[in-house]
Amino acid sequence: MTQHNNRLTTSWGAPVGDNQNSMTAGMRGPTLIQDVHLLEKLAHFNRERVPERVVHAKGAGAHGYFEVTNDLTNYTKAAFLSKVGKRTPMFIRFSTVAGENGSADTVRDPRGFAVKFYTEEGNYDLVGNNTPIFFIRDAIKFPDFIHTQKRHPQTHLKNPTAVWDFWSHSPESLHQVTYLMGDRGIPATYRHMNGYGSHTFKWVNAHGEAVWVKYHFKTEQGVQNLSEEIAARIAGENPDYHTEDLFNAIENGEFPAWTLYVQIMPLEDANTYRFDPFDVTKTWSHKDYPLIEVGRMVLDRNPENYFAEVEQATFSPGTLVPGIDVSPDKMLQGRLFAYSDAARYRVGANHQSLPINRPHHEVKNYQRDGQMRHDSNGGGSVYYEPNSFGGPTESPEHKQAPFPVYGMADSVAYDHDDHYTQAGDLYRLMSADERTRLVQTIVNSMKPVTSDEIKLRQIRHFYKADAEYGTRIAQGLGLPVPQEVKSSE
Ligand code: HDE
Repeated sequence: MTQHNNRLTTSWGAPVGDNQNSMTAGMRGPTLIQDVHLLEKLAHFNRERVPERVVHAKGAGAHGYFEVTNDLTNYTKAAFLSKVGKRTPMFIRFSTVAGENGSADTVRDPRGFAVKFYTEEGNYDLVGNNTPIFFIRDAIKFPDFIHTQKRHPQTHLKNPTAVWDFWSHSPESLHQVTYLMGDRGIPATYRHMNGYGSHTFKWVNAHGEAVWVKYHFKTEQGVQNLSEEIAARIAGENPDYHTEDLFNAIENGEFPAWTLYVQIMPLEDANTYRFDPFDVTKTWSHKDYPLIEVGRMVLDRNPENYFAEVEQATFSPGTLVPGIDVSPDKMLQGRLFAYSDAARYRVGANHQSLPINRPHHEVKNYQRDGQMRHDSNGGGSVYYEPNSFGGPTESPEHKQAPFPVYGMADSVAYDHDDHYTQAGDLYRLMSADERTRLVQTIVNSMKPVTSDEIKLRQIRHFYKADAEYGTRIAQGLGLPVPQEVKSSE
């Protein structure tokens, strides 16, 4: 018998006799059902795809580390932030939002910026975007919003009428729409954009004292963007441009890096700040709350296997560690449900035990069984609590920091209605050239909208943010600025 040390096997480990010719009855067939290797191979192939993420389907990932550069233990007891110089392994997945898994990278769209820190006290996911704000501020609006970003149920085409109809009825979107339609709406690569936690989070220190925080990852590569024209050309020539760029940069040893900063707001300021600091359509003034450096994230290793590490990666804003809690931001609260639910549907009930998702230290709890339980499932160890058999016990010092709540249970809007100041400020911050590009991009995007009523409703919003902004868009669309907005000045 010849020695064979690189043997092809079936999925049950038996040697495969022939992987090129299926077994037939005679030279011409038919094919025999007893070729079980063929049956298994075809059946497994049919199941190669898991459902793609309903949003953020197209993405690219990389491994790296986070290194603390500033002592912020006054503000948080998070173990991975406990010491200057401390390094924590991490994984990041960048993505576009609206397109399908095979869609072009260089579209105008926010980019996902989902970071998983494998800390010694459990995984911490910071599931942000490359924009500091969002289109809506209540989770209940998210499925409708995303419907407008996706395809029309009849034509299966993208539908600008739905997009602008929704936005014009949801003026809280104006700030993010201005951001998205501006130069930063198409990053040059994943390496040349910032990342933001967007929501307000809570940090708690070892004494149980809390502050509110917002996260900012600033790219060390510099912010660079693509023009409409170049982006459109690349989308045709190389739809995977950003995916390729990230992989090649890391392969060539050009490790991209970001510096992480936080803004810190004392807890009580939230009651008196000039707007609701939990409203994700607003940024906090950097004058009021300056950026404080935390550390540096470096990406230095490509995934070995895209499916295992990028497609099966699951993130949730609820994946938190001691020292980091959530805020009452209604979007964040909704996301605390949505992500793990999506992960269980897409990857399975035991998604957290896959190599890319599991913590780097032992997980001990009383959860058992479920589809695709592929570890030892706790063996024979005690499987309920309380117990008399030395099972794992809780750490009372890591209970969530208590906080007061008050008020009537009700479905209510945020209690302030200024959708316009920050959107206008962003417009006024832009250079003359960028404003011209912004107006052109919006006009091009709104032209196909089939209803003048929608266009006029949206023009009113632009005008309220800045009279020049609204007037130029109206002109570009060949429509008047509605009289009543002008006279309400
Ligand atoms: Fe997401 N979002 N989202 N989102 N999101 C998902 O999670 C959702 C929001 C973001 O690389 C989904 O596993 C709701 C804000 C990123 O795997 C889903 C709401 C921000 C990623 C989901 C939001 C994000 C997602 C799709 C409103 C930036 C990709 C499948 C309350 C701060 C993560 C999945 C990755 C993915 C829901 C709003 C960022 C459906 C309900 C705001 C980076 O669960």
